[in-house]
Amino acid sequence: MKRISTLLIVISMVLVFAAPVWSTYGSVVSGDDTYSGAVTVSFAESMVSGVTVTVDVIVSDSDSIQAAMLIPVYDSDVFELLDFTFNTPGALADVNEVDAVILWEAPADPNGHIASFTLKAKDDAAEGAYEIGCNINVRNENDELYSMDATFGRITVKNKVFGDINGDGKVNARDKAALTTIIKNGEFLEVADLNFDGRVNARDKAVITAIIKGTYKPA
Ligand SMILES: [Ca+2]
Ligand SMILES: [Ca+2]
Repeated sequence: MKRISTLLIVISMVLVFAAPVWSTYGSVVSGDDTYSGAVTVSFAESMVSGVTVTVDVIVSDSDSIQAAMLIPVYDSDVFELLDFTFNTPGALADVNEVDAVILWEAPADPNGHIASFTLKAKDDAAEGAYEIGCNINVRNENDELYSMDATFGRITVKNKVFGDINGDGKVNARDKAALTTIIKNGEFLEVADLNFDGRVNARDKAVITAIIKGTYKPA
């Protein structure tokens, strides 16, 4: 009987979390604001379009909680959410396209590295600096709802550079070395096919040599 009642509680909480009110939920709606917590995404890095980056969600100074809804924040014109993973032992977790829910059967300490998500900068992403973050709405053991304070990070997106095979935004001897390895291994990588003939070979090496020397002329 005890098992059934636990199950019922879990199911009813899932239903509450699935209610649309959560998607528009703002800050504290009940309680005395005694509860607190902060979520941080600290990130300051450059990436090139087409490349992925994994962002860690860190919770600090939080009281124990029963459930949390994590809403990753990013510009969907620029980024695509590829993956969302939890680092929360003993919790039930569910992810859909817009948010992610974590549910504990008993009040739990959520502090620490609670989740990670992976973003891909779209191939046609506009260059610029973009805020990324994660909002967390919480239900505590007294059934009170509140939002954690959120600190966002920042990613600078740069366009792909022709000849930048290792994706660091520059074209230099390292890319030539990367190309040599690709040829040696008999691999095909689109980014390394610099004359667009569907193969990666010595002709592409001639192109990258010319780019580095500054003598490259597009055909
Ligand atoms: Ca490079
Ligand atoms: Ca080629």
